[in-house]
Amino acid sequence: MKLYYSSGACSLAPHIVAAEAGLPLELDRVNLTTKTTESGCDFLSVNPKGYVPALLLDTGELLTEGPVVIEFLADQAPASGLLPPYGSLDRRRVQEWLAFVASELHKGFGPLWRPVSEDVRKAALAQLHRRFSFLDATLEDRSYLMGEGFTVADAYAFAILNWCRFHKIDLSPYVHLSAYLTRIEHRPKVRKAMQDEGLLKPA
Ligand SMILES: N[C@@H](CCC(=O)N[C@@H](CS)C(=O)NCC(=O)O)C(=O)O
Repeated sequence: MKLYYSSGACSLAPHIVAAEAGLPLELDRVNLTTKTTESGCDFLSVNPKGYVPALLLDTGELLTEGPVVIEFLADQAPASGLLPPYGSLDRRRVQEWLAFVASELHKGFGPLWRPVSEDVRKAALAQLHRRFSFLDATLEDRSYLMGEGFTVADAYAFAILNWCRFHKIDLSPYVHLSAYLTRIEHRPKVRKAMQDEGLLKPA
């Protein structure tokens, strides 16, 4: 399988999931401005949507949309515990988290990446802070979103919340959320994925 990714983008989530699941993954870095890849291909001819992540399967088919891609990857390694069994309520709970991360966090950061008015930026930040407060309260009694086990929802949340560094958003008042992010960053497979993307210096 080949993952089309951009360093530090939401595609870090499937990268982490593949690493945690022990799945071999070829990487091809996408320049999102020129829509070309490191291997020299026209990314729009690979994925007409023009965005990452995109996963090229061994069958030659392409799978897109981050939450679907990470569920697909985790389902290749059921023993990894990254996803509860299909059909269970816990599976729905993970999907509930994935939908929350996608719509409330991932897209919540959208205005911060674009040139927008100060009012729009402030409103986006205020909304994000409400979501951070909710996460902080949730994480008071558990290590990860689903409890004590790391799941795909944590990989996705981590990839997105990592953007707080780029935007200089101080998460230190959210003590449980900050501890959660540190906990995830210390996972060896997460560090390896971040190093592969140039986000952390190699050990
Ligand atoms: N709906 C897509 C959104 C993916 C997305 O927002 N990707 C960003 C990086 S985090 C991107 O590639 N943006 C470049 C573009 O849209 O041209 C998903 O969930 O996978």
